[in-house]
Amino acid sequence: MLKFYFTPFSRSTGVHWLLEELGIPYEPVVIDIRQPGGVPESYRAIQPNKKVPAIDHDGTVVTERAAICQYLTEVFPQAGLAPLPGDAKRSAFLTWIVYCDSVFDPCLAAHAQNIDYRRSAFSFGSFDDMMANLDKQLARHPFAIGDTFSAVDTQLASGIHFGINILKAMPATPVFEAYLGRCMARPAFQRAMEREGAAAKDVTPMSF
Ligand SMILES: N[C@@H](CCC(=O)N[C@@H](CS)C(=O)NCC(=O)O)C(=O)O
Repeated sequence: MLKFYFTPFSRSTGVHWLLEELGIPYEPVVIDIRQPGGVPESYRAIQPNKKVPAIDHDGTVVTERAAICQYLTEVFPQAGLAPLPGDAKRSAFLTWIVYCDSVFDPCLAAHAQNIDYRRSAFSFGSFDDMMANLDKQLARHPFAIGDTFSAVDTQLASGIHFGINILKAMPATPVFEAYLGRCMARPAFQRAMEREGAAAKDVTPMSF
């Protein structure tokens, strides 16, 4: 059995969505990261930085969203959510799955916090460069790596949705709105949202 450690409406949402897309059985385990005393120390045995998400697949623990996405799409290839090694689209998949966490997420977080920094001093560069890259890619293709929905879209669309609608730190451009419309209409996203909504009643609410 696969255990999925998550917090509703957090950075674990994309992996939640991916698990629903894969259609595999899994046991959701809610971690209340926003509780007053902080994340319980016991959780460090699963995730060394006490962050969500994490998975435990029959004793194999995987942390970090990009790694979890690569692991799951390789172990469950029948869902067709990633081009596998040997496929010409593999390079785009790897580039974008890593970009989501190493460029998109920190650029957005720094922008949302109004942090002023020199773009060349940080590996993720500037918010404007990141936004221009996203806009170019999503205007050109219906999905992150081309014509087909992939695991990258579970990460990118959930992040863009969070950036626009929760953080309110990204503009809701027509390109982003159309992309979110294509991705979020998927039944797997709806199922993940339903579970997150139900689980949210039992955890400390989000605050900014
Ligand atoms: N590098 C991690 C980061 C995940 C992350 O930032 N998770 C946040 C959720 S929004 C978290 O668990 N925060 C709890 C905390 O820092 O106490 C990944 O990509 O999986």
